Amino acid sequence: MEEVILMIGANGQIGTELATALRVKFGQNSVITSDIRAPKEPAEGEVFEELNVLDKQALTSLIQKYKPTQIYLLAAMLSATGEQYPQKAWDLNMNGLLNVLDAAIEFGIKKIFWPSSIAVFGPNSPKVNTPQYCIMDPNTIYGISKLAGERLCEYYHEKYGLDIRSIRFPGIISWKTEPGGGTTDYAVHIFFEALRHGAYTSFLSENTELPMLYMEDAVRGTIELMDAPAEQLTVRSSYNLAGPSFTPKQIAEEIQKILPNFEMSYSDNDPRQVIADSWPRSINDEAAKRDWGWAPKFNLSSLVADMIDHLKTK
Ligand code: AKB
Repeated sequence: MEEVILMIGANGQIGTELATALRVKFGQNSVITSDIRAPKEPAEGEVFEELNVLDKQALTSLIQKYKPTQIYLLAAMLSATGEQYPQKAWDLNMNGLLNVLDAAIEFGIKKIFWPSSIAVFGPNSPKVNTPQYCIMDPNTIYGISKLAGERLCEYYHEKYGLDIRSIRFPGIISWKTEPGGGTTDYAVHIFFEALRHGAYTSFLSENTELPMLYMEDAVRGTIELMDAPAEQLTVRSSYNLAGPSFTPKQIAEEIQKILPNFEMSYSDNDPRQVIADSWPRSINDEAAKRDWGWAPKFNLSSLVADMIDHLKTK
């Protein structure tokens, strides 16, 4: 059976690159991208529809029009913006997911992808090598909505047999589209500023270690999870996934190996520091390795080299 993909929230950091990879895999016309607004630079020949995922009627019409076999729901408000607009974050992150889950049952959608986040962990979760199952007490609205979303995913899988798959993404580093509204965004901004101005002021302190992942790995991991045989998947909430963990100081030192004049400084009292301090420093992803063969390709030095290479030509 031919797959038809509907991606919701496709203009963001992950959607932009995941949509390209899915178009390569399934064909240009088999991937319908949607977002609340049209992209600034719509790519030629791509099928795009404006959609607010909170508008259930509009979602239904789109599903009836294109008859997708898979839905990728990427529309969400991230951790830092969520703290500024908690009600809006809850509404988008929860009701957007519920609308998609209900529509998936009504229209018999075969597979759903929905990203969760390391934000589901909280101040009392183990900080190092954080396991798949442990104390989860997120204290950001984003983390609370992602944890509730994970429970919904598992519930819909068990109760209705919905094949929904999910990854707890760490901070994602990429050069094509900048992230917006996250706590891990510094690790992307640093590259743009290093090349534009030769200097960057990190809003996180120098020794704040956080789990990260290079976009190429994130996209490949998502596609591998979606391709894995359903019976191999033992986690129906969301899989821990690990790439390299590092601090602002460590990434700055790695950039200085390629751009020796790059200067790094640190700001005090940024509200994102409190969020970062509540998150894991590193992640245990044994379940993903065991169930679907997950393995990251990029470490800190290879991702820094690749980012700088691409941004220089960009
Ligand atoms: C954020 O910082 O909010 C996101 C995330 C880790 O989910 N990048």
